[in-house]
Amino acid sequence: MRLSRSHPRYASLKVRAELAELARAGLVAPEGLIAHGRGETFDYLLGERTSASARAAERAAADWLRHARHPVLSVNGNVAALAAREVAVLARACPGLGVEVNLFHRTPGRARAIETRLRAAGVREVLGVRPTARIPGLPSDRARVDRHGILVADVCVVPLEDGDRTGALRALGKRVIAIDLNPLSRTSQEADLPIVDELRRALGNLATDVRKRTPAPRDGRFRAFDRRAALAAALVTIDRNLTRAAARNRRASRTGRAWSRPAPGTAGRSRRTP
Ligand code: PTJ
Repeated sequence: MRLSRSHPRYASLKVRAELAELARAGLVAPEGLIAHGRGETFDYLLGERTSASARAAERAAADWLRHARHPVLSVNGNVAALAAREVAVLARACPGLGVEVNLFHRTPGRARAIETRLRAAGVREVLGVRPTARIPGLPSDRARVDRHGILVADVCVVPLEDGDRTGALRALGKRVIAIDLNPLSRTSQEADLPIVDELRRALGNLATDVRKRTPAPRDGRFRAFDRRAALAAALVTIDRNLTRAAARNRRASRTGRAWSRPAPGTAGRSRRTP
């Protein structure tokens, strides 16, 4: 299908088409398409831009990454499909960062396809393609990890993750940074440092912040992060956006004018259909 660039939702349609194609090719799990739809919904509600609190979370996460002894970024089908390039950029910016394939719906073919995509994007070493260890207490294939990667990591970045593994990683004493647009998901609720932002925006900001090399604390401690305040701030952003949208609709109803949704990044400013 040909997508018209003039379509107001062209960027979103293009990403969907790419994901659907990669699902047909077997790299993205069919369930990954559903997960993407859920993410899009939350991004819509968040105004399709990085909020101030998400940006603060990204700065704190970059600090943790630079401070970590052995940080690892977990990559599933959706992450490889959406953000292989951003993963490679972050891995370059943070040379100690391990990149590990970790799948909920694991098949050897999917793991290899993800490895190929990551390498093509510029990731030098890809862990977890043939798992060599298990995280205890997890029944799903997410438990299958690399003994030089997630198993020994002190900081794990888990984008588009499930709550069970986040809990299991924390139970092992690891610090978990989640990237998830849904502030109510179990992953966001469980993580030590939830980044409520879109995956590509979050990875891009992390790479920028990691490169800045602000001095990491010298006392061996990680900078404290108030995860509950970050989640509350994300919910307040959604609440504010919904309240504004409701007000715009009420005004439009009173005046009898049609109302169109503001363009991404212009939340709060009204835009009327001609
Ligand atoms: O590739 P596999 O086999 O490991 O499977 C991966 C999926 C994504 C299918 C699996 O991890 C899954 O089912 O995930 P969930 O439980 O649906 O959770 C995905 C979360 O990521 C949801 O809370 C979505 O809101 C969120 N999300 C989806 N797309 C994005 C996102 N968050 C940030 N950026 C996105 N682009």
